[in-house]
Amino acid sequence: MQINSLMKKIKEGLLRDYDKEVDRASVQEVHNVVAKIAITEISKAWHESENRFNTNRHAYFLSAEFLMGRAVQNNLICMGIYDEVKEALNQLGFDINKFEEIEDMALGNGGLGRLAACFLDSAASVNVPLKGYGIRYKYGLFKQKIEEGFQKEYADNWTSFGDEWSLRRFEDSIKIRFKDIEVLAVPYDMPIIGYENDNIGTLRLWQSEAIEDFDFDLFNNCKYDEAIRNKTIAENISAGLYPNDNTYEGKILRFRQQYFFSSASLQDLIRKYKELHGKDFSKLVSLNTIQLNDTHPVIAIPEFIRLMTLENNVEFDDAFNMAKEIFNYTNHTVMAEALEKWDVNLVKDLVPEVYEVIEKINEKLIEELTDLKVKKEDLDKYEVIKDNQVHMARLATYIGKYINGVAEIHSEILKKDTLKEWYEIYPDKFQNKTNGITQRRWLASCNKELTELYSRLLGDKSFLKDLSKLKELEKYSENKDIIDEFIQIKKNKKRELIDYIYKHEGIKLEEHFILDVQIKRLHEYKRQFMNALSILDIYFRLKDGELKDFTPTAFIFGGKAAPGYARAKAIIKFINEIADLINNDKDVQDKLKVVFVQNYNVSYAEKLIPGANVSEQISTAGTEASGTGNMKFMLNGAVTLGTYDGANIEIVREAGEENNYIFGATEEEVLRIKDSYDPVEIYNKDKHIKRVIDTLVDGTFSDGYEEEEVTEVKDGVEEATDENIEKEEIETVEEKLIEGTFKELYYALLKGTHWHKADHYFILNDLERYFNARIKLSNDYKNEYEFARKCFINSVNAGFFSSDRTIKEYAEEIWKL
Ligand code: 26W
Repeated sequence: MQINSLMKKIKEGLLRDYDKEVDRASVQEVHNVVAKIAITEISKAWHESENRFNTNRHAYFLSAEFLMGRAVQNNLICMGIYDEVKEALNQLGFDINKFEEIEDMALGNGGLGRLAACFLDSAASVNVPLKGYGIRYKYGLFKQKIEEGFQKEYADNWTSFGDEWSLRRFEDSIKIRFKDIEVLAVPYDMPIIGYENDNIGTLRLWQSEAIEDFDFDLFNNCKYDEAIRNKTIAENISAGLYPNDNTYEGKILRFRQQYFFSSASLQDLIRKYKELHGKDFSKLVSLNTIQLNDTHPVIAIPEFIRLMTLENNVEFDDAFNMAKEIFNYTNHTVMAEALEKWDVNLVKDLVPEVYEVIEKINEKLIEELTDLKVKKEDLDKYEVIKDNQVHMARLATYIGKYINGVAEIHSEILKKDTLKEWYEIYPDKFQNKTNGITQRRWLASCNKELTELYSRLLGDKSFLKDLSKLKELEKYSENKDIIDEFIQIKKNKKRELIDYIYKHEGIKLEEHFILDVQIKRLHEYKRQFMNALSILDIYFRLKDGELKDFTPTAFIFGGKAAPGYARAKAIIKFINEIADLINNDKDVQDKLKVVFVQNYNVSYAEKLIPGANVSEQISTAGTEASGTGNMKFMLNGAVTLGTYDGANIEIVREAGEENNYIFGATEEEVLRIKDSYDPVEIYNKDKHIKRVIDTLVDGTFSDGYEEEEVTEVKDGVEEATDENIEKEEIETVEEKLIEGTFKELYYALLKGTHWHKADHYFILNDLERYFNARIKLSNDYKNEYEFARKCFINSVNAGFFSSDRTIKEYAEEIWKL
């Protein structure tokens, strides 16, 4: 596009839509006009892509979450017009970086939602016909502020300035029937722009609306609330994203959301099929395949059979067999608390016809298991309806044609543990698809400097379409000039990050510090708590002079806790207490800093990751399915300080263990020690560990429990295991909770609760090895050049972790496109 014509379009757009010249227009207004120009520009290619999509075999990605982040920069880059737009805006006196004020589209919690977004980007870029289906939540993931060290949540009304990257397609609306209400699912389509090709994919998000949203008679009789009652009830369904990551809650509204978007998506695809092929369904499963992103859309399985039998006159057995061909299921977690089960009564009450189908599926299952000679007493482990609950993962595994985990270790755990009994009878269903990330966003867009360097060395930008090309750069790890340039780029990105943190958090970091970053959802299994305890240990050892020559390090945290997750919130407060202590202690100013950044989201990640030296990936082995942040850091040249877990294992396989800092118990070790593990023994033996853990109860810190109401009270406590904890101290966890959340953390580590044993995530077991790995890293960093070489080797070996590779594997091995 010509710069002049772009300038003209922007000026005209601002006048037309807002009656403003550029200098008076707000950032949002300029953004909206640019978005409109872009959408118009791609509209023909989008239309053509949709036609191609429908005529060939294609795949649908059903996901309750799509964590898209900010669209503008990525879209302009993919269209190949970023530089032109930047220049046009510049000539109009507008700095394109101001688009950083534009809100993220945060319709997802964390890894699973961001993965869905990366997959769409990759599919469009490598020409895999994939359409995303989800929910257009009015409110995305809550915004987080840290006030007095506590997390506070605020609503995320992300469309308040409009949603210019989407098109409302009211004409494609679909009715969704629950037993008590009927609502309208209205689709909003967002283009997914392939990188420098003509392919445009689609993300279709459903918004719930009332079929009749206004009763004029009631209104006329001054019954205003009643007049819009239908509207309120209907709009509730897509009102908000549930903020739980990895914890299942059997909420009715959540079930409604799942059924709402599953049914709308299926009806949409069946309608499209019928438009092209009439009522002959013989080609339905050869033309369509559906990927279920975790169990959230699994209700689509019985709904599909219901739609085929009751609304399209297909025989049950035929519909059932079609379902077994069309669906596939990805599992994203082994956490028991995340496995979805719905009360039979809830399902029956809301969608009785669907429930009847589930019963029939269960009968089929029992028949099949009996044929397979599964013993009667073992049937319990398989049944989809058991103990008055519908088990969604079982339903998905039974009907899904292929089942996959998201990293090698995770897929193995599914086979030997989580879904063990299913693997025994259907081994051919099971696959692995190691996750990936899109290099368009996680390199080209967030790290232009490194992209420039790699383009220059490789001669072109084709690595943005084939990331494995980076491997050719490995030879430069011996080239001093190139490593020096690489060092300079990292320094620039660090400086940018430091400025950004200063602007947003008011804390000034310094460039010569190691930037050590742990950013992800706050969860016990991810062990931010272990990081915090270890920092405190380093602090004490610096104070008492035991630790000398420690390389100055800034420890940066970011992440949201589910609002109802009391312990995770206590950990945030604990980290902030530590930050307060350390940042205000003159003795360690030149050595240590701690920051908890507020409202960590995709856009913040785009700043933190390029600026980081160290990527913290320290989950208990066997708990993090894959992780994808780890891959983003690697690509941007940070070393991994992590455990043998998730994709970390594959990361060090690609980049070399010698270039990373892997420590701690393996999954085998965890399994081996599990039953006999006694954290109190470690606590009593290791004075360093004792010292930091005691700060939870000795008044070093305040959890402010007098200011903060303790809301979640759990009862009960396990048997005492050690006399060293005073008898009267262990009474019940309830009492301790009343005394404050830090005490609760203390008892969780040393004593356990009725729902978890003491130190359930084996923090004490790994603390010393973690400390040693950190010290080694700290020493290695002193040799700037050698350390940078490690970082470089990581970056150029990140090719395997492109989601382009992942999506091609899905396309070939699961979707058979
Ligand atoms: C029902 C509540 C609930 C909500 C979210 C259950 C489970 C989830 C997700 C499955 C949690 C999630 O995001 N899992 C993450 O998925 C990423 C993408 O595969 C992985 O990289 C992470 O390791 C995994 O924790």
